[in-house]
Amino acid sequence: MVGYEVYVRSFADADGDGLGDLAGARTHLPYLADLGVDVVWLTPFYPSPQADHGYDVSDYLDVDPRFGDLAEFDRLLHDAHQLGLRVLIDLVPNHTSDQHPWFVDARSSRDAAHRSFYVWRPPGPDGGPPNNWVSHFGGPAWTYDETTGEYYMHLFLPEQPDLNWSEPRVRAAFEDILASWFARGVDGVRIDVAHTLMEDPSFRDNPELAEPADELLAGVAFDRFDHRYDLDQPGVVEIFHGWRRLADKHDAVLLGEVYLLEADRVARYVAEDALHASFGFVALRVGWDADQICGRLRPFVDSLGESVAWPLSSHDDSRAASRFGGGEVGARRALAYLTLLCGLPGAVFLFQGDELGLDDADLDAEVAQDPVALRIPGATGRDPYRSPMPWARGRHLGFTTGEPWLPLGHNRTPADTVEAQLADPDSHLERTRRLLATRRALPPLTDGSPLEWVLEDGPVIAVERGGEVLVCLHVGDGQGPATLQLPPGCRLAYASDDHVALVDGDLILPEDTAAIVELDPSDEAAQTAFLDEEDRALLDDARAEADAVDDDLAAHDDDPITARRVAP
Ligand code: ISL
Repeated sequence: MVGYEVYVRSFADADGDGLGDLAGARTHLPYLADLGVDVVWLTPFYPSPQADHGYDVSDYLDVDPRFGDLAEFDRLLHDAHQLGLRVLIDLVPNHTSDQHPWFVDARSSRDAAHRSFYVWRPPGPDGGPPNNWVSHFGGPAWTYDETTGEYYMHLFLPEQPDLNWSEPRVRAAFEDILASWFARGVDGVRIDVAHTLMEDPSFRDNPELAEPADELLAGVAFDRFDHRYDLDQPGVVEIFHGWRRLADKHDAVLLGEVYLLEADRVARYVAEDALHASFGFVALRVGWDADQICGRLRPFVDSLGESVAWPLSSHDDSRAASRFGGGEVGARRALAYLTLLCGLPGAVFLFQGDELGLDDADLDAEVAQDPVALRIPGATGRDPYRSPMPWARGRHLGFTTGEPWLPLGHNRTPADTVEAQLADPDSHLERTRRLLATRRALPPLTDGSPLEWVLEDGPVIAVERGGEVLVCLHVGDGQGPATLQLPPGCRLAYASDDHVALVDGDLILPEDTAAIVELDPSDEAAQTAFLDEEDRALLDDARAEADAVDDDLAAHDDDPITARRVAP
């Protein structure tokens, strides 16, 4: 499937209050269906004080009046289904808002009915926080509660207290929440920080690392620790057993935001009695470098197969076009990279605006809205990824008739808009649409066909699917176009750039471009041209075995018992 993340507050504003809303999103569903999207993920629209822009939920079963109401949600869902789109909502089970009635009650006294819904600890020996855990958003993961004389835990803002998933009533409450949305007709949930629900019961200190865990996040306090005791704890996966039974009953999907970069750790969450799939966030953590792209993506392909969702960008991470260099080059690379992702097993997820080739918005520091920017000294925060969608020429590029909650960015121009790009067959938007259509038209790209890494040493990466389709990406080495000799009868099915060409069996691939090639289905030699000797021998054996079975069947044609051909 092709997914599309709608960051609701920045997608489209129907009522002119400067915030995107469900009615605005509904208006643009036909646009998404035309683009080739299968699944729309809506970021949180629940009632919320908006301390973390909706990821601080104060009522899991309603819609914040700023975004609409339940009737508007039902209309959106209905229209989406009419268009053949499925809708995922964003479930935030790790924490609630501090304004959620559960927490309001929990902090009222030590023996409040909901006290055990949250994680409370007495102060440490020095009267400070109980341990050295830090919040993702800076500062300790603990806040002292004056009224009851204990600390509560929060992996994110103090306004986002962590729920205590050892409490059976929390589990029961979330099963009810899920059942209610599934009964309403939603097609699944994206599960916010699915791997962080439990904590080590002894609340030990996390070891400090000599080097930050991820060079791309160097400087972020959170990454200076080995999160051995606060994330990815035993027992989290079991929580999803009940969720999976519920989801299966409603034919709905559980997609985890398991933000871990090691494939085997992520794979533990994906099982027949747990999540259907997880995002593969490594896809956002590669530079424009063949070794990184193959080296980091391949373990996810190997351990998750079809059960991975590759994000091209997200509301939490720099946009692909910016990560790969910005400007025209960045946009060209982002499309080429998306082409490779389309060649891998699993789903691909665009973040709104990726189809336009947008890079991060250029915003003045004074307009900052993200708590990360406002609370971590020196941090730019996530606003540049979250600026409103440019729809059409004119004021605020068609996002709102009012004043947008966040400016679109100094670098946004009328040429970036959906309106302008729809009118230009060479636009990023039209190329993206052709890419998604090509992916849909070539079954080996989506039917679970086996994958072969044909070239992985760079600068060209090539993967072959089912012996029928070849997807190639040239990340560039300063040497100009690469030429790949292909077997006879190949057809160029998609090119991310006009300078890609297939001439007399030579695929000419300029730097920063990608192509999808269909191998001649009538030419057996072409289909196996990329197999190494060992694989070709295996294939020959399998074919010989299949022929033997056929002969055997033919010999028993008149037998009363029906023999079955067994695919080797
Ligand atoms: O762990 C990370 C990087 O190593 C973080 O990116 C983290 O997993 C991520 O920020 C979690 O994101 C989700 O939960 C947050 C919310 O602010 C984000 O917008 C949401 O996507 C808290 O709910």
